[in-house]
Amino acid sequence: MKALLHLLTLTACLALAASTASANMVDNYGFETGDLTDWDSFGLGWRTGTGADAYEGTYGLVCDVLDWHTGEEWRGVYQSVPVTSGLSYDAGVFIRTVNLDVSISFLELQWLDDVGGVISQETSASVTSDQAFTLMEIQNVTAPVGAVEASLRGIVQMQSLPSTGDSDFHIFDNFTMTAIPEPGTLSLLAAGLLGLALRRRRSR
Ligand SMILES: [Ca+2]
Ligand SMILES: [Ca+2]
Repeated sequence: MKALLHLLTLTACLALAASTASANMVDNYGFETGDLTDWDSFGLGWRTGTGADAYEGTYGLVCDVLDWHTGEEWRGVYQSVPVTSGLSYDAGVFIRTVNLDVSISFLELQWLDDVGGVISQETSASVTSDQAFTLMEIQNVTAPVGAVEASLRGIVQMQSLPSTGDSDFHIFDNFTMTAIPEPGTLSLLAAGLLGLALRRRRSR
């Protein structure tokens, strides 16, 4: 009975460890506040939208690339999440694009040091033509030495000014960043479970 209790406790710990490791670290990841709470932005054109602009929930984030946006080549939204140097992470966002002619978008992840300096960065593939909501990913990247935060960023580049009335639209929803469980931690837990199971068998 005692061994069974131990086993249940250990199983619960394992489940907790697994769920903690895969928890999304991004706040207001789906813009369900209806605004840019928890996010910063640069450049023109950012707003929330509803209906077809939401991948999930009520809201999504839209960047309008309009014909009067002269000098607005780079726009972005970003949020910093704490990271541990040496640990690996997955990041993603769903991007939908409409009427693209002169602009592209992608997901970017910058590794920041303790004074906010950029150590290095990773990018997803770029969206260069119209698409329905598609998951754009940066997978299994390791926080470099000195990294204390990651700036998760949705980036739009306007490569030239749209012709009159021919706006481009980039829509983002469900940003995610998750820590990949360390193999060491998982195998330690697995070894613990195995040990307990063996002990239980022997005590029968
Ligand atoms: Ca949403
Ligand atoms: Ca266009």
